[in-house]
Amino acid sequence: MSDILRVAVVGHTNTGKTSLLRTLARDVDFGEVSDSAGTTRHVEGLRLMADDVPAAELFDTPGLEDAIALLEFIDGLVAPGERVDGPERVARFLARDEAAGRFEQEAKVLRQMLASDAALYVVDARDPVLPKHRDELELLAACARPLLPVLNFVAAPGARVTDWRTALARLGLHAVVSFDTVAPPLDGERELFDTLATLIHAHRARLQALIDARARESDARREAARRLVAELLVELAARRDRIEDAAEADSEAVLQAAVARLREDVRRREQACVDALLRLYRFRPDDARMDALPLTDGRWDDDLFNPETLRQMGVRLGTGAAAGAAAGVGVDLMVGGITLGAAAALGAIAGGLWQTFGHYGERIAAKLRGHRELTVDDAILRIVALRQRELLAALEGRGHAAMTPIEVGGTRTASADDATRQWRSGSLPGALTRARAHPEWADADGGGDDKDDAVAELAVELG
Ligand SMILES: Nc1nc2c(ncn2[C@@H]2O[C@H](COP(=O)(O)OP(=O)(O)O)[C@@H](O)[C@H]2O)c(=O)[nH]1
Ligand SMILES: [Mg+2]
Repeated sequence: MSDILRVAVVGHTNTGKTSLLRTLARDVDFGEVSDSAGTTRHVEGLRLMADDVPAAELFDTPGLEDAIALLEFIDGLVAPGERVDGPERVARFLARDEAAGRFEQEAKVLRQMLASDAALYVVDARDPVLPKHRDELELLAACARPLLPVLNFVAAPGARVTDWRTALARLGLHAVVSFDTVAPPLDGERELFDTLATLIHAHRARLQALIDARARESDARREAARRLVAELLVELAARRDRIEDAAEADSEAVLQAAVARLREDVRRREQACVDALLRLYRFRPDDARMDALPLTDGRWDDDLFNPETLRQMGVRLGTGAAAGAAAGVGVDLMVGGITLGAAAALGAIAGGLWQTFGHYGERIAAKLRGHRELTVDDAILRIVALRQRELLAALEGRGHAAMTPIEVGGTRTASADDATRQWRSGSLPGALTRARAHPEWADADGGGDDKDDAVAELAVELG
């Protein structure tokens, strides 16, 4: 036997053995999962790595289908009065023709047990504890390998966790973990490996390395996920669509088209973030469904007095003529063809600084009116943020055995913690306010260090 830790995953048919391997390996494609009995007909293994070093091998096995009959058969191989321990009984059985015939499935399981350092015994905790389970456990115990029962389906209604823990204790199995493969507890994996380590001391260090590596991976994943969401929000907030001059008669149609385009782009950008998150967490592309975003009209220049926008233009609020002079430079540049944001200029005008522009006069005003801009509503930013936070939470709590997609609505979440309330109705984070004044940040590749800083800052706030 090599010095890598080998763990057999055993149990009755359909208790979720293959599902457990999927979730532990974060691999939605491992093996075949199905409601019909006996889908896994042979032993299939996979490796869990700790920082690129193999830490453990897990082996999926066929279900134990007829433990009662097999136990009777094995008892028949022992002469009356003969003293034979478990491993010897199992060896006698495996040497018989029946191990390749009638009890072929069971033989595969027992062979894998003997070839392993330990086993996880997967239980459907909704099942009542039956004689077949006791016989199964007796057979497995005969292999003389440490056995850790894993209670699956514990998140399902009707789970009999206490019954199972009591029954297992009566059989001498006191270390038991609850681990729903579809909705595993947040620290469930650590608990599972930790408990396993107490049963097989020789492999403790290896399991600890696995636990540590996985904790680091999970932190890194969470951080990367928050960055993806922060990037999405910053880019949406920065977005500034210019609506070109149009004759009075066409202006409504032009506006509608621009709004539709903006809305579609927001939807696509959000979906790109969802796709990236699903890839990051190693789920399938269609494992999350987002409700359609509510329709709003887009935002019309309502950040006229956005201090950051004005600051960009060299305008400090309420400082009269000096600020006006500075603003004049900004407007001049814009008229010269460099876009600095018409909204800010209009803000300066509305702020009573107009007269300081002197001879630019009406010419500038006309130019400004012709270049209206469309931005993404605060309300939409809030909803996107809420939805993405909901999605992040769902991804963190989802096992790779889950088959039904995550449904994300974003506005309906019942529980509202402080952070949720803040996103719903508090002031928006500073990073987003800043992004409003940087249309170049809307571009995935644009923005440079300032944008990176804003994204990093927002990512922390999403935590
Ligand atoms: N709701 C729920 N379904 C599960 C869970 N574990 C497994 N299943 C489902 O139960 C069925 C049997 O699972 P599978 O992994 O194939 O069981 P195996 O025969 O022991 O390998 C599949 O339809 C799984 O999707 C669980 O924790 N919760
Ligand atoms: Mg299976």
